[in-house]
Amino acid sequence: MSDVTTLTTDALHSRVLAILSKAGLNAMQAAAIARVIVAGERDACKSHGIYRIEGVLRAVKAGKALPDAVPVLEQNDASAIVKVDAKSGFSNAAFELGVPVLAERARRFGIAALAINDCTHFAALWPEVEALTDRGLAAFAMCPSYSTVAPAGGTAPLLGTNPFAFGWPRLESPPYVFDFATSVAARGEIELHRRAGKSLPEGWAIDANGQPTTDPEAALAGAMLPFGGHKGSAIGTMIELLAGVMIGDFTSREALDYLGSTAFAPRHGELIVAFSPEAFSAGRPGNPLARAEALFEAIAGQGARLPSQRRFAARARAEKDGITLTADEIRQLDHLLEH
Ligand code: NDP
Ligand code: PYC
Repeated sequence: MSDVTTLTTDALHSRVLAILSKAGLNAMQAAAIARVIVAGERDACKSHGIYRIEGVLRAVKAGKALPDAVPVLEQNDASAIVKVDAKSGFSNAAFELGVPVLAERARRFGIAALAINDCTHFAALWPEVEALTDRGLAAFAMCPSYSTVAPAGGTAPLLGTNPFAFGWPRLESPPYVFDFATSVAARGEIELHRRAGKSLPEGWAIDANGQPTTDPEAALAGAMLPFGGHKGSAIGTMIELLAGVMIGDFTSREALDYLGSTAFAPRHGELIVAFSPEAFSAGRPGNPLARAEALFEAIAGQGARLPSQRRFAARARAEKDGITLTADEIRQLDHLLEH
């Protein structure tokens, strides 16, 4: 008997939607969350796939996220700063509300930013930058998290795993996209190692005494490390400043103080900046998208792979053959629907 099941993306979307709807999420919250969770499984990004459903349900059950929130777009047609108040719901529905307006402003002004406030945020950021590259724009997205990462040279959690994503639209190929935690690995990876009973690679974390550890339990009780030492630490700090302090929302430390635990998906704000390559290069020689192709070809010409290549290959496989889940994962989905 096979211990895996293959589902179409639509079938998995229906199952995730049913779980979220049963837990009381309204249609816009549930649909937007189901889209990113299924996209995570489709693109083989397990750390932000169905495993995240439990964190969403815990946040709702504990009253940390409002399941029936309706995000509100601030009306200010003349500004390049677009603001969406998530009204204590999840970031995903707030992003879907704001992104068409962000794209329109980026085309009109050449650059525009979307600030989302008061949201619970558990998701990967690449679906968001891809929503902008799909519209012919380049984009950054970033957000704090909650304190789980020690600053370089420090000994205790302070920064979040603070993800940072970038996307650039391409002429004939899927976009150039990278998306990473500013810690050595996403916290989701540590949790998945713990569940699988596996040791962590060296250099990911320190224990509660500030000593290096490869034990996931000790790492979760201690602190994760920033990627690239002082460089990742500085980028993580920049994200706290721009996507926390500057937009008037929680830093990772404030998010943890508010939640009191890392058992819930974190609550804070998010900043997305969109650029029109045509507007920036107007009057200068060459088409920016064509010039970018020469750069990508030179990278690939050295045998290096582009970021997201693995993900796009997984997406193509899933779209052709479906998404494969283990028997344990199917049991988890059934359990979440029943309880
Ligand atoms: P990874 O280290 O797995 O990957 C980071 C990026 O590098 C990806 O774009 C990946 O592309 C690319 N990449 C990996 N290996 C190579 C290579 N050899 N050559 C070129 N590119 C490569 O990501 P993380 O574990 O740091 O983060 C995973 C996810 O977690 C992200 O989507 C992030 O948004 C999310 N996250 C969300 C948080 C939140 O608070 N919401 C907090 C922290 C993380 P590919 O995918 O194709 O391998
Ligand atoms: O994987 O570090 C992580 C994470 C934190 C919040 C959402 N994802």
